Amino acid sequence: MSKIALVTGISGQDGSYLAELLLEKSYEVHGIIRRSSSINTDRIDHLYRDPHLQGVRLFLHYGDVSDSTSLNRLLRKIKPHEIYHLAAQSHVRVSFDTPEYTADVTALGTIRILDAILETGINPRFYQASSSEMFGMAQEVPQKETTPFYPRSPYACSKVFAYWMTVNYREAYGIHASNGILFNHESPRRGETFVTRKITRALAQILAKKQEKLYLGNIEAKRDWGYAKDYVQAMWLMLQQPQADDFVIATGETHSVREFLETAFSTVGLDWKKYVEQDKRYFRPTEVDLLIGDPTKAKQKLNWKHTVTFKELVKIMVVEDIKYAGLNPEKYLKL
Ligand code: NDP
Ligand code: GDR
Repeated sequence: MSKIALVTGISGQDGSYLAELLLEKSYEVHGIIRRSSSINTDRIDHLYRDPHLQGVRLFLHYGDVSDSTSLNRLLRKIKPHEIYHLAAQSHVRVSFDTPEYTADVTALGTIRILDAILETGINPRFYQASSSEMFGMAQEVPQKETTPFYPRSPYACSKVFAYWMTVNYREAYGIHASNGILFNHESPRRGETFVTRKITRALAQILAKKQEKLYLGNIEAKRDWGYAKDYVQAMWLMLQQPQADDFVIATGETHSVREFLETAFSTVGLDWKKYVEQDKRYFRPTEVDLLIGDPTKAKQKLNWKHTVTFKELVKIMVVEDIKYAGLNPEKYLKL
């Protein structure tokens, strides 16, 4: 019998890559999507087939992590062996505008699922999408599993809460619940308002002569950026371990937003300084200046390592955005 997985946040960047991975591994995959006035399943449409056809392995259900009734009902019905909890209000800047909503979805959403696990009496393995943002004003460089947290946004505070609830339910009730402390990971499917995708998308629009300027906030911030496809592998590996545990997943390299800009624009031979302007709307009341992860534990215990370098990642994103803009990348690439 094949394994059954439930993925919250399946329509997001990570959910879509994880669904692909699980389907490749012959899982039956169930995803929770929320009702929206416009269709928001673009990232998984290529995986979805008519549920009346034979051999369909991906099932989508309406639900919401702010609604316990839907979570309890779905857990009881699906009886998953593994739950990957990825759903969140995941935008750090937006969390300052919607702190209560962010806490409801990103912090309490985790309790609602953990408690539904207890309530329904099923015994799945559980993955919590924890974040390097929890390190915030970093107390140690590089950051590892034992580095103290110092969150700097409502989003990060919510993730710290969810992290500890996951540890608590593991210790209190023996649930196989693991935290993946993932550092930033990007791809052509990254949401358009996160800085990497905002840059590569704007670059393609500039080439297509549909945009003249790119407005950004703090370009001195440094992040440890990896490729999302590599990172969903780590999520799956965590749930295959005999013991639940917490793992930092990172490349071990850090680069500033400025370096991302330089690298992206130079792949098509443009000087970013001619196009980029600062806009104070994109600054945060409290910033996270430097993140760099130490993935030693993941390497030793999960045999996990990133496979895509910073330069390769930037190029993958630039090429795909040029294609989305309806242009031929071959005509523009210089590197
Ligand atoms: P995205 O923002 O791309 O996806 C978030 C997903 O959560 C979407 O499917 C979204 O649905 C869903 N969602 C949001 N609110 C609710 C809700 N109330 N009920 C049900 N579903 C909801 O995030 P990523 O894929 O990038 O990240 C996945 C997870 O990992 C998130 O928890 C994020 O905080 C965390 N994380 C991400 C990192 C990164 O660098 N990408 C690093 C570390 C942690 P919809 O499509 O309808 O908006
Ligand atoms: P982050 O990602 O906050 O690290 O959270 P984001 O891409 O939003 O910001 C990275 C850095 O770039 C600076 N920045 C800008 N950011 C955005 N979004 N837009 C801009 O115009 C801009 N200009 C400069 C930011 O100030 C910041 O320093 C992401 C999310 O995926 C979280 O869910 C996840 O937990 C963390 O990564 C790890």
